[in-house]
Amino acid sequence: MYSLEQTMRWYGPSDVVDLWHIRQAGCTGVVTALHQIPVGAVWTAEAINERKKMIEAVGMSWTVIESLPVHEDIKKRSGNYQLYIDKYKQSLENIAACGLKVVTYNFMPILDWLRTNVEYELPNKSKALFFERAAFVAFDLFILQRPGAENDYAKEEIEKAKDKFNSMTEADKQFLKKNCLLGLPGSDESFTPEQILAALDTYKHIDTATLKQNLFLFLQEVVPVAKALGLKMAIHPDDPPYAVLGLPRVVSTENDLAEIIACIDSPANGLCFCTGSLGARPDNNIPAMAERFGNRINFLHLRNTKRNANGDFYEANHLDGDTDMYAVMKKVVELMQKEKRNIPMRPDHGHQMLDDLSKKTYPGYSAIGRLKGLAELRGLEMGIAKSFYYN
Ligand code: DNO
Repeated sequence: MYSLEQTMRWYGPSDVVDLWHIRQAGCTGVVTALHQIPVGAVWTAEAINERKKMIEAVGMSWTVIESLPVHEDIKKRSGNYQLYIDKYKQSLENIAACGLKVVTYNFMPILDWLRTNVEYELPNKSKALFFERAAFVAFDLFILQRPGAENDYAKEEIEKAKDKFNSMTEADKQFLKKNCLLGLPGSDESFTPEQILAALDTYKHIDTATLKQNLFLFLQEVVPVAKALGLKMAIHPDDPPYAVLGLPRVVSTENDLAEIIACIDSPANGLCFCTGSLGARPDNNIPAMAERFGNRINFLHLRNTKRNANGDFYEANHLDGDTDMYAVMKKVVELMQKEKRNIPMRPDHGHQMLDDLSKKTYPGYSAIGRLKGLAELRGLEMGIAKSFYYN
């Protein structure tokens, strides 16, 4: 019987959710990265092994790297991109030499995921991550004041954003600004508006086709190396899965995933199938995509979102929301039996609740909400596996 390898993300020794908490949640593995190493620098075998030993000392394994980040020069194919590709390959060699197997990365320009409110209060007073379209447009137009932003939105949307902005207090505006400018995962630093505007300027001439081409050129160099080393790459989708701040996005739709997979036909060229990120788009049918791309799912993020007609979405309970998690899980259980492999999975994000409400954790990564999500998903998996595969 093949089953999901249950893991949780750990942000490293400074994470208030420690390794014992993760083990107590029932995980056998950990997903982490060497966040202290600047983007683009080589991960040495020494640094990787040091982290690996910490995890093994608690009786778990380092199941997946999330992420080995891709330098902006590679995404833009400018500046020192070739040097950074060579360094990336070197890191992959060191990762393989340390016995690790799965490497997650993304190809989102400048920003990783983006929300307008990371403390959105639900009716039961727990907190969730929220993306409110009108607030985001207001941030873009009136706080960031991105040149040309008004050309990216319909008149109606601009009106809604104006109304939203005018209804906000000064404190609300500061809060929105702070949320939209949060730095990369695993970092306590935020971007400044000036930094974002300067970075956006460097993408002025990069459209979707160019970014996609740059991703494919990167994959053509990196995937053969990963394959020879016995590593599996797992690209994470864009979050949210559409253009933001005028930046191109190339990992958002079913067609994007199909093109990425077709670009190099190798199990080393795979997906981090994130049901939460992909599920924020109504035209992504998640169970159908899990079926279509199953043999390339090298890592699973299970999470759910609830959308509305305005283009807003919040992160719902793992089994609620717009994605039919039962249907997804059923596909995954079938896939694992068919391909005779266990797939690593983590409950992505979780509500801030109970004792965690008074703790400072990375947004989405408090312990108890993720533990709740994991427990529900684990039960769902077992129920499906028992009813379809055991007698
Ligand atoms: C958010 C995460 C992403 C993900 C990266 C992968 O919580 O799922 O930040 O780690 O995009 O490179």
